[in-house]
Amino acid sequence: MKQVTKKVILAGSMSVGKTSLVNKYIYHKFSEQYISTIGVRIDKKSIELGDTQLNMILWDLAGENNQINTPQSYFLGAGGVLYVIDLNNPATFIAVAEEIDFIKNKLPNVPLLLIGNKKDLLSPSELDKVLDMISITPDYLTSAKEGENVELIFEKIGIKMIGL
Ligand SMILES: Nc1nc2c(ncn2[C@@H]2O[C@H](COP(=O)(O)OP(=O)(O)O)[C@@H](O)[C@H]2O)c(=O)[nH]1
Ligand SMILES: [Mg+2]
Repeated sequence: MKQVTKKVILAGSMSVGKTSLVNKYIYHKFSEQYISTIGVRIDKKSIELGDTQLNMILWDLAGENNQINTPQSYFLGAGGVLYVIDLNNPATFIAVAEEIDFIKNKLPNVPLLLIGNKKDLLSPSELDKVLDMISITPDYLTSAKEGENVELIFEKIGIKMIGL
């Protein structure tokens, strides 16, 4: 089996659920408690996609991941980006187009998925309204709490990274 290793970075504002998505994916755990990650947390997950074993190195940066204070090393060598917004907090998606442009500039030709998280907190009609407010349609909607689409988003970015 072919082995491929790729760095995946979690991006997006503070408290959108980046750490929760990684925790749910890797440890099948969810916590209501907010523990702001200190520095960068790096987790590894290997999955099989077709005839490839993909080793994903997941980088999860703490704090306000905006353009100014994200260290260059965070982007360096990234093979994929999951940009996470909180569907319940407009402040996390008000500038999403600009944020994504900035990342795409830094990482040309690197696949990026826009993830709308905390779907569990919205009714279907509220969700429709929120989706109308977001300038770019999210690729996937997730709930780190309920586990909805959590595995899926890591698989989808994996598929894009290995060019399947
Ligand atoms: N209801 C709900 N709460 C979530 C979800 N994802 C994260 N949270 C909560 O949101 C807060 C921030 O999550 P965290 O993963 O630390 O955000 P980060 O700063 O982006 O890493 C925590 O209190 C989590 O329990 C979700 O999908 N649904
Ligand atoms: Mg975090």
